[in-house]
Amino acid sequence: FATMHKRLVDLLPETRDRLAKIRRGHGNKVLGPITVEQIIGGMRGIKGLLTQTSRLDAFKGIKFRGLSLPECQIRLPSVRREPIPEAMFYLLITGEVPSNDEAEDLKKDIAERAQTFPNYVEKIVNSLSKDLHPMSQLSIGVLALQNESEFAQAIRRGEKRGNLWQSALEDSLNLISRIPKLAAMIYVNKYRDGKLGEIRENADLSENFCRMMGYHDEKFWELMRLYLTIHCDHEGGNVSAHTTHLVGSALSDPYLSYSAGLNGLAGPLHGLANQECLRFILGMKEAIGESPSEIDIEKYLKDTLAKGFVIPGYGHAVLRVTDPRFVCQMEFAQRYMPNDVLCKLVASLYKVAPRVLKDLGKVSNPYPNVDAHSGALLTHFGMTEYDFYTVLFGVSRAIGVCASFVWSRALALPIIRPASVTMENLEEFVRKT
Ligand code: AMX
Repeated sequence: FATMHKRLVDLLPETRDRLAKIRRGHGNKVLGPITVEQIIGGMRGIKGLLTQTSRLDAFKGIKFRGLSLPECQIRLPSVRREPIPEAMFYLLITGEVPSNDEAEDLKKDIAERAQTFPNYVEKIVNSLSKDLHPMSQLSIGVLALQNESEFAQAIRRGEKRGNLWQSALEDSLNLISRIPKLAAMIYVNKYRDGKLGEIRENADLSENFCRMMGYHDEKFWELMRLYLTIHCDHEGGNVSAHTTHLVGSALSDPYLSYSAGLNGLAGPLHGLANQECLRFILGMKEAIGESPSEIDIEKYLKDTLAKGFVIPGYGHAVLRVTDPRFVCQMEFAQRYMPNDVLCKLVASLYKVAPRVLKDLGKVSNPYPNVDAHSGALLTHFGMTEYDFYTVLFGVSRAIGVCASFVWSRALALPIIRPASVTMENLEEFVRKT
């Protein structure tokens, strides 16, 4: 990773200087008000975090270092049509599109690190009950890797704050290279015969991840590249990124921080929606058949809502349009599997659900999010074990939150400690205004 490391060293003084200038010259300026509704309503829209790696626009979707998803697909070094995950990490860390050589250099480094998976972690993961949810297993595995943390050692030996980014980067590269094996172990232990597939020295992270899980179809490797690209980062306020950042601000190392982030990702309103969507589509197919009419779908949705359930895969806390991450999965389906029954059901649902949700009158965004499509695509290639899907999300999200972690330490961001108010405080405020 010598080239990426060198680039980062070059970028550091200038980036630190930019931030120092903003802080010195404009620290007292007001960026926006905070309403009572925002305090009660999950801090929606409050700009309170500094995240370098990506920015989410409510109408245009995610931009990774200024590049939209389709731009990343075109510009980042790729295998077949989709970017390799290593190139995405390079982009998120440096803000620059890597050349093929630069991406290759990082790919080699990550592949080498993947070979040095600690034995004791293997033992811990292999000893876990198969009944334990794969996300709990993943979080335990990442936590167990913490024994390897160079960041924790640097803290113990009293390393200067300004130098901590170096060990943060080491830990991040180790975590990103090892988490696919961890996830693959969980997969083969829970759903297969416990034996990991062979990996190739020259393959990218996606291909080797799929090989370890026993998938040998190049189109599946390509789908995994797409999956790992679109789930890697979604600016700083989502639960998994925010949690990782919060825990990291206490100078907990990347393993401790990301294990916490994964626990947030495992929540049904966040990453777990991934598995719920496929369950929903399968339930719908069971109830109203493979090619239902729009009227049948509408009735099914209304019944679901009347029972008090949400429509998984629809809605978003920030987005106010169809998620571009949904769109590129739909394009993948149209390109490779235009006749797939589940993908067609996803497309039919997309025609009806926004209207039904709009009619409720309370849903801020009635359009599909990233989770609405992935299950149908994975099922097409034989990955039907939907309670594993959020683990794939977890493998991907490590790329974004680790890049942010490195920058948070490089910029020596302080411990996060917002203030809270009591209901009495709010009542007093309301009385006075
Ligand atoms: N189906 C039914 N009702 C929905 C809905 C949906 N898909 N999306 C929102 N609503 C409801 C909310 O439950 C809320 O109802 P309430 O006032 O009675 O509690 C109301 O609409 C207003 O909510 P909102 O402002 O539109 O959404 P939010 O910002 O509070 O929450 C989200 C966003 C994603 C949690 C919500 O849309 C949801 O529950 N969606 C379904 C689950 C899902 O797909 N999660 C994945 C999100 C992406 C990810 O992180 N992976």
